[in-house]
Amino acid sequence: MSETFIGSDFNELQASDPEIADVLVNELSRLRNGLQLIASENFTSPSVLTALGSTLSNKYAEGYPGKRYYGGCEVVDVAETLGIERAKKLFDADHANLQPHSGASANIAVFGAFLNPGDTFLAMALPHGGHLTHGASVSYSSKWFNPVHYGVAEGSEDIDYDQLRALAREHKPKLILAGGSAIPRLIDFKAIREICDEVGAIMHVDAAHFIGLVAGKAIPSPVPYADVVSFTTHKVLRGPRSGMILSKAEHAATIDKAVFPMMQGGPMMHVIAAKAVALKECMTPEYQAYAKNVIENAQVLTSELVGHGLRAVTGGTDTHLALLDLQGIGVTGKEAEARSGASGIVLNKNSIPYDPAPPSVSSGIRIGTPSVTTQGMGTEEMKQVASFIARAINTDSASEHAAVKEEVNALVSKFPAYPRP
Ligand code: DSN
Repeated sequence: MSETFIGSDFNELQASDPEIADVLVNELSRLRNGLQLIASENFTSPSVLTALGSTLSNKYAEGYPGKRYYGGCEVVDVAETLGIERAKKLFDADHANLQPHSGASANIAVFGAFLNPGDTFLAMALPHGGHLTHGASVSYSSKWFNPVHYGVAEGSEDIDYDQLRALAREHKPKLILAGGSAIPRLIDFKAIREICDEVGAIMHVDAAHFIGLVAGKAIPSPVPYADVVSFTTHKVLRGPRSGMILSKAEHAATIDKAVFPMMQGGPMMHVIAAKAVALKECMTPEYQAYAKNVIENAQVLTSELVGHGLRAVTGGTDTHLALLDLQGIGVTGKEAEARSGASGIVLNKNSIPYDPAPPSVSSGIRIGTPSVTTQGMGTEEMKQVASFIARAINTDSASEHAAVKEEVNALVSKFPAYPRP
């Protein structure tokens, strides 16, 4: 243990537990050696990783800054207070709760705050781009509550606001939820606010996917419209794997009580400190430029893939992600994911709206540019990436996959993730 020890000491881990030390090394090597195009992942900064690997992990701090159920919280209180203040400033929000352990935990707290068992809420259907926690049949959110789902219009493949309004009028939901995990287009928050006001519903935006673009002022914010905004902190936002909730002042106490003690126990103070670090990073000009580059890269990658014969759901993207329909080239999402993987390209199969294939096969892939943009790649590299994907998914040939992988590695070696000092 050196004088500067604050938590992480890789040499000590290597000596005491070489098997797990190898896992850490191998994962870093995996990140450095392929193209990471999972839309919900990113490469968080070494400073965020330092906070995560710190002794703050040891502290029990049930409660909130200044009102804890344990002694010795005066130091961790500083981290949580800084994080809350930074979140309020960055998002211009009345209130911020940094304690949710994940996006799913944040959502269960929002439901706990506003719904009773059996209450009706309205949300985007999972096969149209929603999320498991938005009332999917396998989730607590459908077992304990009564979800009604809206979707996208068949022609535009964008949210069907007429259907949303009609369902809201018919079912009078207590809460209307906007957001999801495969929505390439901007959401009309004003329209949803008007529908909520008309039927007296709480407006909840699950901004997990796009909140980092909001933080970077690259797309409009839901905060002025929504009663409550929940999100994960590890996607475009580039923080630790965790969750957060913003709300209007009038809901602050309800949200705080729903997170703790209703849904969670002790907060993870090392993760809260890491969230505070990420929020400070988001305020820099570098991050603001990054957020815009993420979108530009996604748009170029998408239009290049369209040039290679794939079809972009909704015709393109306004955000960090795109959904590509593969039916025109006669390849399934499952095949495309496996073939890309064999070529050093990590992406995921994804259902497209009105998908004739089951989710385990699916007719599409989802791509995202948060990680490659963090690596410093730009639009020229996106053209190369599109051609790699097209070559990979159009063949079953192992030798062609190996050839693409070699070119992928040549590209990423120029833009290393976590560059060595
Ligand atoms: N699993 C996340 C995603 O990939 O979008 C959402 O929870």
